Amino acid sequence: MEDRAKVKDKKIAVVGAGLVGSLEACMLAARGYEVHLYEYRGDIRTMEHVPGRSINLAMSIRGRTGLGAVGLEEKVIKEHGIPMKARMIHNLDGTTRAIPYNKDGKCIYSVGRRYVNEVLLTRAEEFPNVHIHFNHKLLTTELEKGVMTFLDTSTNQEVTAKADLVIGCDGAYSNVRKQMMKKPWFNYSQQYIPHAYMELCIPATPDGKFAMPPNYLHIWPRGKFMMIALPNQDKTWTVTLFMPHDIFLSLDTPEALLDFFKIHYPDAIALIGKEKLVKDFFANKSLPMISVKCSPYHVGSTCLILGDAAHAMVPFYGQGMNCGMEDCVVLNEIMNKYDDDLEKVLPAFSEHRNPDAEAIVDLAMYNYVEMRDLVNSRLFLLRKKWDDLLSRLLPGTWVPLYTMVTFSRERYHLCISKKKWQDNVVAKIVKFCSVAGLVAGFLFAKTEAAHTLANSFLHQVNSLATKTLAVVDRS
Ligand code: FAD
Ligand code: EGO
Repeated sequence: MEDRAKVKDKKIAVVGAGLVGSLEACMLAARGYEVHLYEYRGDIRTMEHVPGRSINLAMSIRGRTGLGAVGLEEKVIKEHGIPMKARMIHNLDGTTRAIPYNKDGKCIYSVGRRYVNEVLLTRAEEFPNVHIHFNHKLLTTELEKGVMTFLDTSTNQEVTAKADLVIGCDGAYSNVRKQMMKKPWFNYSQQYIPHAYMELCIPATPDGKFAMPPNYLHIWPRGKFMMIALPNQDKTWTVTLFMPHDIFLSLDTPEALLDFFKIHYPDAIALIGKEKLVKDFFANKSLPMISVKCSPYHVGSTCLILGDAAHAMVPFYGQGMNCGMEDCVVLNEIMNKYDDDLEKVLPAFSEHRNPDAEAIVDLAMYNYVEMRDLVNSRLFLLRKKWDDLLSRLLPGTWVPLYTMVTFSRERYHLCISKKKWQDNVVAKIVKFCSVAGLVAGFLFAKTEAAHTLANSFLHQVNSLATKTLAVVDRS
């Protein structure tokens, strides 16, 4: 522990005080570093309205482990999280069907983005070695020197700062990553999907209750037009509508919008309310979705990116925040392993985390394609029933992919290889059964044929004998 002093002398700048940046600041502070957290926005705890996307999120074990590392898991999950124990599938005719997530009661939790972010900021502030700078927009970084320039938006002045390590947690359109892209051997790819999303709201009932059963993730699977709803603390629901960008554009009058809802989501019109639906739809913007892969996540021992900055994904697995928070946990473990020697820690983090981050980016994209191609809710239910059946027939051997990703901390890339292995086992069992069935059927058919043959032979002999006897009798 002689290294503690070394650690305490080191200054780390965390850029972006979103879900990942504010958690990472807490974790570094707990290790003893001098942490400066820079955020473009003002302090969201003092703001009436926070602009930005997605009001609530599905939190599962990976995100919870991150919160647990700074003592906030209980607070967020027990005091604030709303358990979603099953998905509730809405059919076109308005009927619903629930399919539990887990036999042993494990579930996902709906949490407010703003609440989680505020709790993390407050926790960060409790550390004397954390300094938060709001209204600081990062403009440029000299990656190898750790020199940053910010625009202080409260004074409109440029400010420079220096740190031993700069950690970019500045989201899908990361400025830090933009600087890294100028470096040789830095790989980058991005993909916009044709879909956009828009958030709508189902208000509480007049007597202040949830308008739908609360402990579910509600899903309206309609092929290209998908809709989900997650519960909020105030008994409202945040509804997210996903559809191709051009369809959003084509719904340009209240009539077109209502006709569209009558065809695809008749039950949702009453839940949202006709006037509110029209008002909110035209007051809101539909937003794009981007998927980003890059590597490595570090430059020397002076720069690192985490969260969406390193691996933005489409939201069809509910894992973006969970994965970003798990990044912090993984980094912490690697810091333990290499005794905070950043020269070793950063490359080890890139190498260890890249296969997993790229795996979940792929899985999220794969889910997007899959759900888009499930043309109706019957197919969705069928697929989930099939998963359920297999996990009952082969307990311990067959674990549905969604369960592995959502309810375990199995490395994401191993979730994919395990899934392939399982599919293989099932394919082998199916092959074995069909061959065995064929052989048994053949043998059975053979004996059966023998029986019929013998029977008909005896029958014929018998009738021939009878006939012969009759002829003999007559003569
Ligand atoms: P962000 O939350 O984007 O935070 C980045 C921060 O950096 C912001 O505060 C921003 O102001 C700041 N910043 C940006 N640029 C600068 C700059 N130049 N200077 C200073 N500061 C800067 N994930 C789940 O796990 N479960 C879900 O159910 C889920 N649902 C989602 C639904 C939708 C519609 C979307 C779009 C995403 C969803 N996600 C979900 C993903 C999740 O929102 C992200 O993965 C998560 O917010 C990433 O956190 P982050 O801190 O890396 O980035
Ligand atoms: C066949 C049927 C193959 C996000 C179903 C794959 C995602 C996928 C966006 C749900 C749950 C948290 C989510 C399930 C599948 C959040 C999620 C799922 C959506 C959309 C979402 C499930 C926010 C994929 N988890 N999930 O099994 O319930 O199944 F519907 Cl559009």
